[in-house]
Amino acid sequence: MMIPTIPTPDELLDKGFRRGKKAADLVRTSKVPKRLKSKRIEETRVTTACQVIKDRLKMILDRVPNIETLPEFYQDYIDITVGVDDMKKALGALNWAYGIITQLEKDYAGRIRRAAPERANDLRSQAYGRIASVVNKIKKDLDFLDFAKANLRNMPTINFEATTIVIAGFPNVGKSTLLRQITDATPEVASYPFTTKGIQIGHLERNWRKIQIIDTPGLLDRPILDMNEIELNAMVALEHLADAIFFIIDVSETCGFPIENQYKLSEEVKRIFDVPMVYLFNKMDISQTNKDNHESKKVIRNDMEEVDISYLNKYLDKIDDYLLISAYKGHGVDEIIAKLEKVKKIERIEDEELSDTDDDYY
Ligand SMILES: Nc1nc2c(ncn2[C@@H]2O[C@H](COP(=O)(O)OP(=O)(O)OP(=O)(O)O)[C@@H](O)[C@H]2O)c(=O)[nH]1
Ligand SMILES: [Mg+2]
Repeated sequence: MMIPTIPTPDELLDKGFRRGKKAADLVRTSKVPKRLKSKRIEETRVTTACQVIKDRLKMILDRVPNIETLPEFYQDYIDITVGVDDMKKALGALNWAYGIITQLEKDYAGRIRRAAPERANDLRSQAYGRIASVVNKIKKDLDFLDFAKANLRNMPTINFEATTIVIAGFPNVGKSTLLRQITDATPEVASYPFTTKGIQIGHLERNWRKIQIIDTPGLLDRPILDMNEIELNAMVALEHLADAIFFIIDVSETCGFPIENQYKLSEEVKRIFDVPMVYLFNKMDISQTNKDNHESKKVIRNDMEEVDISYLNKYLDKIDDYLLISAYKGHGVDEIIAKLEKVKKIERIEDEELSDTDDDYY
């Protein structure tokens, strides 16, 4: 995210006062009638310091985008990462400081101009005290913005025009491995859960159509209220970005979670997010061998060994759109890409646009 470097109160004040002094030195060497000079010097110190501090505050305020005008995905992302209310409060405080310093500048410049020359230095010192007090009052807000800058540095850049597929599933099922297989993205892959902590994006172009594939952190089958910040990243991507969900189920259960729980989560996700869902039964290369001897359903494909998958029947019978794959070996990649090509972009109307149309009634 586009937050500029945030100074500490001391840095801000030092810079303002230092530049004030420099500007005053120029006045000192200039041709000003003697009785005016000390007044001119102190006035310059005040106005220059105020200008420099105000410029810096304004630069920050201008560069941080107005959160409400951002797409909802970013608003939610900022909210779960640093908190939108805290962000608004911090920006509000900077705005407040800007206003007060503008006041002080006008006030003290006028007072110095009207004062007796021997009072000028005192008034300037008083002004500097008040400026310092205002800037110190926004210390925690500057600290917060610095924290927000660090935390929003990895905010993903979303292409809102592209068709977007979100890969979801339990932790450790092979989501990132799949993203690596089908796009040029290189997310971290590891044999432990919650490897992916943020949102990873890979791109693909098919028939001149831009397709964006989003790899998300693993989800557990638990209520949204119990979710941590990492899991919530996955939820905001699903909510705002998914034109289709590719849900991965690890059939080997080497991810550490039973298929039954993974399937339950998929049903929950489907219920909450009303978008087409494709099931990818992953890790077929290490598929469990059949435990019970029911009628067996076999996968016979040129690039995959023949395996007995009757233990999956009770799920496959309930699903119409699925593929049996091995993300690790690259089995099923062509079929996955064929599915990607069929995904239709959902035209989303954001709340803001809705309220705009409401206004038309008046
Ligand atoms: N045998 C086999 N291993 C796989 C396959 N896909 C992924 N793995 C392994 O499963 C582990 C987890 O893979 P990741 O791609 O990191 O899984 P993830 O779903 O992104 O995990 P989180 O980011 O932690 O949620 C790694 O050790 C992968 O090598 C597969 O098709 N077959
Ligand atoms: Mg991952």
